[in-house]
Amino acid sequence: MSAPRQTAGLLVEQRDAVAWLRINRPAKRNALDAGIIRALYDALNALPEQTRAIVLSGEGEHFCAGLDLNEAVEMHAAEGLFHSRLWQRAFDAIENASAPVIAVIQGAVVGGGLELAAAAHLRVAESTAYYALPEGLRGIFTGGGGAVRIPRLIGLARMTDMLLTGRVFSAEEGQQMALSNYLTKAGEGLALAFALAERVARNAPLSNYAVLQALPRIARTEGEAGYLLEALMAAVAQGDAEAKARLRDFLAGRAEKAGPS
Ligand code: 1HE
Repeated sequence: MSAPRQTAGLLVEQRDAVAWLRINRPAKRNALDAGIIRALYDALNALPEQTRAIVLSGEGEHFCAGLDLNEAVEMHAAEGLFHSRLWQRAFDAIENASAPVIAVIQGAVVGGGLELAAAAHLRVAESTAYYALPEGLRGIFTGGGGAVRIPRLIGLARMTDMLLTGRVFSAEEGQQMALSNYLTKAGEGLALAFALAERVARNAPLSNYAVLQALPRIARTEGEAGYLLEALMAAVAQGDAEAKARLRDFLAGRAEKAGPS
């Protein structure tokens, strides 16, 4: 356990194998300024070796109201380009983190807030969550990789609708369309996320590596190459000493079973 450290509106705390990143700007609905984006990137690149899972959350009633609109008011085109690339690097650091990232989302999950949630590997939504892409209303566009990630989650047609009409989806609708993996009552998201983090942290690190690094690439591979990539990843994972020990444990009746508990 470590005491929380705060940099530019981001709290970072280590709880044994689980790192907890908290956006801490509730008075501004956790709107993301460049300082928070840089702090996120830095935190993800400085996680202690023992980290096996990461919980990402936002303090207060709202997960995140997206881009701090104060920053967009004065930016010219070239600044906008570099600003978007900065966001993309930070959110790529989430997608490519050394351990699975579990986001807890409540209240507003809008604009860049939805882009941020979409970069996580699992999303736990509380019943208060709602989803919107108000970029059209504001005269701007996504800039944190959302145009790539959100269609993969909900399909291009739904994202087009959200951007064009400002449509707001409820927590239940989000759950049905796979914006969230889990839906909980208000106030129960963090407890579930930490329970999932502990579960995920018990997997063999190489299996989690395969899920995070190989699976998304295999799933996007056209043609036959995906099968070969899968076989290569499978061979590397099963050849590891950790896999051998776990397989022997199961065969000796010492391992957890796969059925409902
Ligand atoms: C903000 C922001 C923000 C709140 N930038 N300051 N995002 C948006 O277009 C969403 C804008 N926000 C909202 O629509 C609402 O704030 C909420 C629906 C999220 C919440 O409403 P509410 O009534 O709880 O809060 P509020 O009174 O609107 O806001 C509280 C304060 O937070 C207020 O400041 P105050 O000084 O008057 O107290 C707001 O101005 C401030 N605030 N949201 C700056 N986003 C890389 S590209 C990404 C593109 C995008 O993200 S576009 C979507 C931007």
